Amino acid sequence: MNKHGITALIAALAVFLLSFSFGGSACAKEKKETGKPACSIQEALQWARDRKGEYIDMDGAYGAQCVDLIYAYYERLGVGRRGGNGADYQYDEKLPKGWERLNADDGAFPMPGDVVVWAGGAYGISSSCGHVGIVHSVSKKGNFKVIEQNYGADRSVTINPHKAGEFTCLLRPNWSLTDAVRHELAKYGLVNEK
Ligand SMILES: [Ca+2]
Repeated sequence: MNKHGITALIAALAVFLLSFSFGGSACAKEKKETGKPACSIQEALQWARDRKGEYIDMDGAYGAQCVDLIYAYYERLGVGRRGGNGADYQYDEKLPKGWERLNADDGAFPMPGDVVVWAGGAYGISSSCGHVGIVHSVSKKGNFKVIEQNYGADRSVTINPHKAGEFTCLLRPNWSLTDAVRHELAKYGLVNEK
């Protein structure tokens, strides 16, 4: 597939997942014990995309770090803030109940809404603290875009392309998927049709 085709697929999936209209804020915080996101995957992605250009400093330390965006994302999903540095997220410790950790070395394929983790030193991540972001969209070849903070020269939340397989692992929330979203994701082999 040529570059144009890949771009079109990225756009198609992103539009599909973001093209729903949402009525108010449905995210609550009372579902922490189940690890079940308190909002839909579309709402979560819309929330993340809307953070573009912001400087998020949830912990009041070291300014806007990559992990501050993930602190905020976890709270948006109603599973509580995990804490730690980006690289800490590659381990199962404190993984919300029911979430999956999928390793790139095992051929994991990104899915919009996943937390994507880079260990320190992985794929140009120079900091020993590693890096984390939120998968925005994915092509059928596995190239993906990430909503991330403190990446490159701009410390604010930006959306950037990444190459297939160039990450350490993915953390996948146990979304409650509608049949329509499940069908779309199944085209990418990300979920099974019911
Ligand atoms: Ca901070």
